[in-house]
Amino acid sequence: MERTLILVKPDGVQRGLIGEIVGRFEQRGLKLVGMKFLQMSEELAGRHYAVHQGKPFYHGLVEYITSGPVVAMVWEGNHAVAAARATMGATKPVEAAPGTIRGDLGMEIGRNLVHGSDSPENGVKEVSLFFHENELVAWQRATDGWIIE
Ligand code: DAT
Ligand code: MG
Repeated sequence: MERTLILVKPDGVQRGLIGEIVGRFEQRGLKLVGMKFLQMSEELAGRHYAVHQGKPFYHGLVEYITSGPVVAMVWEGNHAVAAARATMGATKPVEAAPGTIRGDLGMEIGRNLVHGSDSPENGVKEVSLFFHENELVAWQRATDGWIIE
């Protein structure tokens, strides 16, 4: 089963949008298997955003993601990565479609509210940065038969 790491970024937490953002993934039909509230260290931010090291926006990105607490979650499902990316919307909120998290709630690329893994492989890697396997919960969701064919 595919897994994606989702973060409610510090702006989402500060703006009181945790419930709104979690609700989007929950209502979509993805299954929550892990969740924690933490403030990211510079070290964790560096590992999480390693692919962006050296880019002009890297310093600001690390400053932003470490500026306050985040909610880290693992959501599971068929095509979980693609489903979550579609629910998030485009990286630049002004280009994100209405109905998406970024398109409904955001204005700027540097305050785009949410992170989601961009491939199943990165999903596995990113989940392991934030969670030990024993922090993830295998559970039977009562509504599975109405969401999964
Ligand atoms: P996404 O978060 O949609 O996966 P990404 O992985 O390309 O986007 O970039 C990670 C974050 O870095 C993104 O959410 C916002 C920031 N970012 C990306 N490109 C940027 C740019 N050109 N200028 C400023 N910030 C940028
Ligand atoms: Mg990305």
